[in-house]
Amino acid sequence: MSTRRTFLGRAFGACSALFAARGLSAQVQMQMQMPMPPAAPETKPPHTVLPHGHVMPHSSKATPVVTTDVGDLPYTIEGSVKVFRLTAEVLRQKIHPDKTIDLWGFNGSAPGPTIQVTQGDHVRVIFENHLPEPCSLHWHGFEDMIGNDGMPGISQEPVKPGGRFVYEFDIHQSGTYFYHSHMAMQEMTGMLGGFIMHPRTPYQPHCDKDFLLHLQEYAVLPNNTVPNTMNMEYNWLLLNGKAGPAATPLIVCQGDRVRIRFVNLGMDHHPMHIHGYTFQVTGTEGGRIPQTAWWPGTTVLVGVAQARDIEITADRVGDWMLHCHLPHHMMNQMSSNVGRMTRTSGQPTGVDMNTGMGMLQGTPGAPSGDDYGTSLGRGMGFGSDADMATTNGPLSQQKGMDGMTGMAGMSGMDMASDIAANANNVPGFPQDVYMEGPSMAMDQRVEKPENFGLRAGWSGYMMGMMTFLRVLPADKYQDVMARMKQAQRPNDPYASLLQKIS
Ligand SMILES: [Cu+2]
Repeated sequence: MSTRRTFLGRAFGACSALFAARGLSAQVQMQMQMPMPPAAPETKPPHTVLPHGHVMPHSSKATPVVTTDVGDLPYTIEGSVKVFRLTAEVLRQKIHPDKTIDLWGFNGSAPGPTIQVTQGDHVRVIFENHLPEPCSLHWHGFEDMIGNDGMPGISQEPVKPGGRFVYEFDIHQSGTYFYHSHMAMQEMTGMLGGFIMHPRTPYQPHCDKDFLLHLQEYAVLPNNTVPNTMNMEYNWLLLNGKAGPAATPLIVCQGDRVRIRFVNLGMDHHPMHIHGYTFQVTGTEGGRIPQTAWWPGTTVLVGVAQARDIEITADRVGDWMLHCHLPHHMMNQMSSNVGRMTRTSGQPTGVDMNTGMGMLQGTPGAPSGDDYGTSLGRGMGFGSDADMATTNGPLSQQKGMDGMTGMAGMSGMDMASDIAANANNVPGFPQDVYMEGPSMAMDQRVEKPENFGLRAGWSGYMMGMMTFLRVLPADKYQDVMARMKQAQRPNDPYASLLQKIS
């Protein structure tokens, strides 16, 4: 078989040369030099036993998937069964340096940790519900028995608060799958996760890097911490539970073949775009696409409840943007009325549901009166004097700066020089000038090894559903990976790659 040779040929390219130079551990070197084992029947997969008897899932065959900012769900082996423990719970999550919100997710994370198994595995998922209401888990795309479908009230009793349910699967499919609560609003507050079924025989061509990105959106009112799951005006757009610039970039070495799996379990569709490369779409939520049917693109629309796998050969170095191309999905904290906050001296907030939502009562008069402060979707109706003849934002340079007290004292910022002298006479002004750019930079606040070496001020232009595919030359790749390893972060999503770094 050519697979192992292909892999070795690739492995001893640019990246492996530097491993050798840096003194690759004898064990890893031996693994890399060992001849291709015959395609034998599946034996127990290799695994790393962690404290408490947990086992990190990884296989010597398929490249493990990295779910940035989320990580994997560990498992134990009981007999011939891979046993995962998944707990639904309430959590707080920092989605951006300036925004921490209340979510429902799994094992401390929303999205929940990724489950990785291999075709042929027998898998048990022990699910516990620590939520204040009933729940059950649907296993999306699984061809399995109805009793494991997770449909509350249809295929099983809902799992009550404090209750548990055990799902068992014989994995015969392969591809990008996912789990989620089948209670719709629970799904919209974070109750979803990835379920990767690696094929028994790895896909060809071999991928050196394999990433999973969940595409999500939340509607969170200003000064609030709880997503409004019934609102459809989303103002926080996330990749793996983080909004740009907090989303962690995908780190690859020049020459790597890279797979990226997009999963969308939200309300909106997301046209995912990558700069600098033409990719092939190689898989969907229905599994692998035969190579003859792959299709090329630079943007792939990931519809709701869909997965799209794309692959590239990362031969051109650069910090390449990877983002949803919907303009409003490239922003943070979008809200139709927030502009007022920059030009008035304060406004009321926190009124009760009846008055604040404008449904039942309220003074003065009209329930959507300006006295009730900003909220998503308001101020859009007829006759509201909250509607401006301009887009959001201040009306002059000086007024703008006066209104943005948070920016007082920021050094090195000279927005006036960015703005034309006649700007206020230009219809449509301002558009982006106060919303992205130097004034929004927060490089230090999102500092992490994966961001090392990015252009200064980069974070001022990264918002919403945006991150980088960083294609690094071998020496810089080694440097960044060494910094990541040195950080010794618990449950590092990159753990499977860091093991290979000396
Ligand atoms: Cu989008």
